[in-house]
Amino acid sequence: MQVKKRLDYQAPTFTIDNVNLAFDLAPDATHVTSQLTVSRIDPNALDELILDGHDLALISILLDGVTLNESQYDLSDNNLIVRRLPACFTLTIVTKIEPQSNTALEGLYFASNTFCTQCEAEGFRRITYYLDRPDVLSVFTVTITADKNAYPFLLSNGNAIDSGELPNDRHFVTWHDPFKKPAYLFALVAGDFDVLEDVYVTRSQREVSLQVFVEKGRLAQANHAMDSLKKSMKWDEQTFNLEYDLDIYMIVAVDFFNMGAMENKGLNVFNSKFVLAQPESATDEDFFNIESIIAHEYFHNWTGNRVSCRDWFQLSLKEGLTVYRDQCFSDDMTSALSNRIKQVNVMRSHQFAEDASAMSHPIRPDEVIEMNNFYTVTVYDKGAEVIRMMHTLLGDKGFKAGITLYFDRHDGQAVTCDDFVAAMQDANNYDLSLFSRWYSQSGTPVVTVEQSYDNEKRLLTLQLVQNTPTTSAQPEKHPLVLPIKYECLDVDGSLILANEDQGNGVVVMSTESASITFSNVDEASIVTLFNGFSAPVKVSQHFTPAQRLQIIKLSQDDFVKWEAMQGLFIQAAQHLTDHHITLSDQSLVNHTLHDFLQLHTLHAWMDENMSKPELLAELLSLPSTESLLQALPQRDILQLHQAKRAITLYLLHEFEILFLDNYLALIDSTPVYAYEQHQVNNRRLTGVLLQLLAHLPQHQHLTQSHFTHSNNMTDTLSSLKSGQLANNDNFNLMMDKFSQDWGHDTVVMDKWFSLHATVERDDILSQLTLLQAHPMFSIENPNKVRALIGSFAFFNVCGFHATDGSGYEYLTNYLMKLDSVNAQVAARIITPLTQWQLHIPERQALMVKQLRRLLDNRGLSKDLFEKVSKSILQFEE
Ligand code: B3K
Ligand code: ZN
Repeated sequence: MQVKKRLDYQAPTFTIDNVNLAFDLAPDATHVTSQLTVSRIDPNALDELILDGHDLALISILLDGVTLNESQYDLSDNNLIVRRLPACFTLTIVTKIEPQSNTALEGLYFASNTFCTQCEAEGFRRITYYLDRPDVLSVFTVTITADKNAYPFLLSNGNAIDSGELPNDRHFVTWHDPFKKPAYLFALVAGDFDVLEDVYVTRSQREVSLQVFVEKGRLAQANHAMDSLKKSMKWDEQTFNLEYDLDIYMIVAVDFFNMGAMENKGLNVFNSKFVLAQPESATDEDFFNIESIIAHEYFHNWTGNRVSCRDWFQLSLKEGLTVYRDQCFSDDMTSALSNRIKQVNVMRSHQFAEDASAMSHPIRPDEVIEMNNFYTVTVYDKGAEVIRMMHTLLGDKGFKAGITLYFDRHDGQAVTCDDFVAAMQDANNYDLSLFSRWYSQSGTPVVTVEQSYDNEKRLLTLQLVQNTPTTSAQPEKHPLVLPIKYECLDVDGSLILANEDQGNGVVVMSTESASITFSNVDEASIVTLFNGFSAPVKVSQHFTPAQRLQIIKLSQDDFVKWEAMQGLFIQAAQHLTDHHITLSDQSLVNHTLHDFLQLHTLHAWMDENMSKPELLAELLSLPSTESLLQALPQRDILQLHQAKRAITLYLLHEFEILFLDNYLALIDSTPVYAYEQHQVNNRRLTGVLLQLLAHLPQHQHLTQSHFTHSNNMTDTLSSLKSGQLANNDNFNLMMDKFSQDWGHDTVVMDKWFSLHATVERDDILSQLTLLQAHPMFSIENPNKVRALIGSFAFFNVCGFHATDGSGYEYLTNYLMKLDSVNAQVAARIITPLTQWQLHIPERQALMVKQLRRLLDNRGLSKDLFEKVSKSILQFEE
């Protein structure tokens, strides 16, 4: 299969100034007439135009109004080539497509009685022949014609400039988008909806009409999305001076969608899961996600749409930056502490795992077979960490000056990551040339820290060494620039500055080794480094449990307290697995951990801090099994999973009464639901305590009463997650009740599928098969597949990693079916199987055996081929 390389980039030789599209919509046969005004950029370049096209039936092609016959063009599976062209010309191409059979959900598809498009990255070529690349920017005018009764709303980008009735109950609307854009930002939606309307007045007093389109009957669930949009618009004006540019902003919620949402110019398309919300049906987490994804897509209007990517290797230019922007927005709207912890958990559980796998790539990849495989945690989340580091290095003012210069220079262009770094650098007169290695080097650096003390000079020295493990694509790795936020706590808790600190609380490391020193300090002072995860690295620094407890009590930074607690949990898991102490003798676990961790010494502190639910909820959440596996490699995942349970029981052994009292106090004062931070924090702690307590048989009844008294989806879900632990008749009754209450709501039922898929039970595989026959399940709906099969593969540790390999085999069988329906979704769900590197040899063999079965499969998609072949190759190395 064809590999595309970043360094092979060549500028286009033709440009398309105007595109006129006419769609005659019908589910089984849609005709697309595309009129392109083309000019040759370089008169000396070849006079042949190579257009991209995929799965299209070509009906006709006209050059300046004259029909071309078959000898005048070449047609292949992926291209239409026209030769001997003048310098400027008009090309009119008519194609026919079949939206209803398009289950890949790329290009134009028809599902749930709605026509919808998804063009990023390379979907536009499934609609018509085109220069489907992000550096060809054109003005689009689009006319949509369809049946009036079935599709009363006909939407596309920009402003509606004409509309009217046609014979045979058909109608049309013409849209014009004055902003030049690449084809991946084109969108079309046709269907019947309820519309929530509002107006936003911009800073410069322009009125923007806002519209949220949802499935009929769901208008009441659109308010939160609308509020989120208005908050985002205001925030971007206030924070980055960025104002919206068109007169209308539309958001459409659809049930069939490959990912979260898409930032098409003026017409965002959203997975309905990230629009629809009301307290009864959506959790606090859903409310949070909706607000942040609405913001993310809105922010793309500047970082992505006004300034776009030159080629797809530059994807992080828009995604890393926009994720960083939505993270800052969420910090201002919600809790900065839990947001940061969530982000760090994603990095540690998923991005580090990707970096350790054969899919390891720099945030600006060098080689791609299927672009859709590179919408990854690396490009998005590590990309955002790289932007965050620039913010740390340049300071808030400097960073914003850089953003302003970036737009001054590049508005209306398609540019590269280097252009972004150059703007940051030039605006600040700060040399970022070494820093930009973060764009080209893959892998997770490991920083080892050794501490020493000079008694006479009272000098504390930390010696740091960084090392990035090599990868097959990059046998040589170089040192990276690491901004280090730190805290040095004297014995009494006072803060001490490092000698290397220039006054901004940061020390910058840019060589393989470096030292950080503190003068005039006590030997017992404790230094924590990379606070707030100030660089995306793994840190190896030894602390005793007593030091960690000291940090929890004395640190002035809640994130640092959380890190210390996570460190204690990891140490506990290490201790238990090293000494082969298991759940089967819980009293031995309790004794051992009591002596080793001494968590009981935190009792008074914890009691006091129960009034800080936000911090306590984080502190009492154990690391995910995946991040334990990252921290403690070469161990069996099932053993670590069991160790987590043992540690939970030990926590209860020390704090049962405290947890119970506080749980009861919290539920005693439950207010009327509002999505409001104070309440969110309390509900979060309540849920965490409930899930801890449910580990003890004597408290399992709490689950049932929590469920019965719940008046919101957050509490309902907390009850069901706790109920999963017992997995008894009670749990089944609650699940039945849930499906009776919510059987009509496809978005809510995804939670039900996912809960079923993550129960630890011996017959989980036959359960999964049974659930696939459920009337609401469909292999063609990505949300359903993710909820059931995805949840199983990602989150059912015991089921998926069953020692006999049956979980791996089950997933593989499913992927074989799914690949021909929707390869993009299949390539996402395969992730846990391609991360065999994390596991013990026996498990690796079982996983690779299944990967081989997939590769032997004839007609494997590009998407799966790229991941599976790389993964097997690495195994054989
Ligand atoms: N830009 C889209 C993602 C497109 C994914 C294509 N496979 C959503 C986003 O990041 O905002
Ligand atoms: Zn994005």
